[in-house]
Amino acid sequence: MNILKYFNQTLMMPFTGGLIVMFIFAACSENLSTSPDPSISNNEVQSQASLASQISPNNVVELIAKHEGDDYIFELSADVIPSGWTTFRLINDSHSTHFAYMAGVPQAAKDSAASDNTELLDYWIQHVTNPFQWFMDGIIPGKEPDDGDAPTKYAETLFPAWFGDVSPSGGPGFIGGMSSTETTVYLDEGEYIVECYVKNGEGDFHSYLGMIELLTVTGESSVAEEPVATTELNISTDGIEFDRHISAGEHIVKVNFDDQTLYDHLLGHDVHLIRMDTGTSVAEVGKWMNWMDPDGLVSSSSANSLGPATFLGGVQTMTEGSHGYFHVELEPGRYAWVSEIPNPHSNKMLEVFNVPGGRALGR
Ligand SMILES: [Cu+2]
Repeated sequence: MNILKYFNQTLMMPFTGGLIVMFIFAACSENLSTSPDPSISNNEVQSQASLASQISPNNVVELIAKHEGDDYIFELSADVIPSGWTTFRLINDSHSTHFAYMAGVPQAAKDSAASDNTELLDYWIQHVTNPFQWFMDGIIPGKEPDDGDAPTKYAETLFPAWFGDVSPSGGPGFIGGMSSTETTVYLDEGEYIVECYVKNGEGDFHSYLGMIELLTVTGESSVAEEPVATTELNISTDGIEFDRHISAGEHIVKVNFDDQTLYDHLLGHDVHLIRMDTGTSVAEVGKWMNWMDPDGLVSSSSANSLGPATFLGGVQTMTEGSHGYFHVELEPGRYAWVSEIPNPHSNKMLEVFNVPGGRALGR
């Protein structure tokens, strides 16, 4: 089921002054990851004919997350890539937690941007990022919205009708400060928004502060092969199912999205791995996973609030029936799989497990 359409059709939220807001969110897609390979080139415009030869055989895109003053940014090693299995290596060059969610842009959005004579990324920011920030500003006690004209602009709908057709396409999960992670997904030809909507200490989404880019996937096919998993994890509305006897060592985790739905925070489920360091509280983690909570999804080095846990990556929301791959090296210790949904522990989506000492077979 297209959960965006479901959301579009079913969820209407009353707002102040009789404002009726249609709130939609995208939630799924195809993700997979492969082995490390640094060579996807640069941001230069490349002709479609020569693209494949300039990108590494494993079709790896590096995303560097960093802060520059008050701005949060992504630097992409390539912004035009061939279609197929694509590994995103998210390098967090900051002390805050970040992720990189891929949202497939529907044709209607491209058409509207063109008729507005507006660049697609700018059009998205105007019609999705800014309304979300305005909505968030209204939730945070005492916060003055940046955009005071928003209630007039959003008088009929908060988001455009095409938002229900956005295709959630996975991407790297939450990764803690000064660390990196890899996730592989299958991307079809199209335009994709790459964004992080973790919040800073003032409740501003990182995407609103600049951590949002456009990725073009061409019709040319990559030669990258689908990764070979060492273990599998299934996520559905019944919870997260996985091998509790996973061994230490390098792993490629195949994450299967058996179904998908919209939760109270208007998003679907995804999967992230956290290290249960001493003092990590399951209750605090659970509360943090809801972006609608004023303190949820806040990670800010300046506010001395980096979040309740050390995140190691994962697979962002994907559509029912799709799958992605998450690469991780597990050291012996205590971990948890968690989904970015409200109250994940009560939905069997905050599952603690232990990795015993020793190495994975064959390693
Ligand atoms: Cu971020």
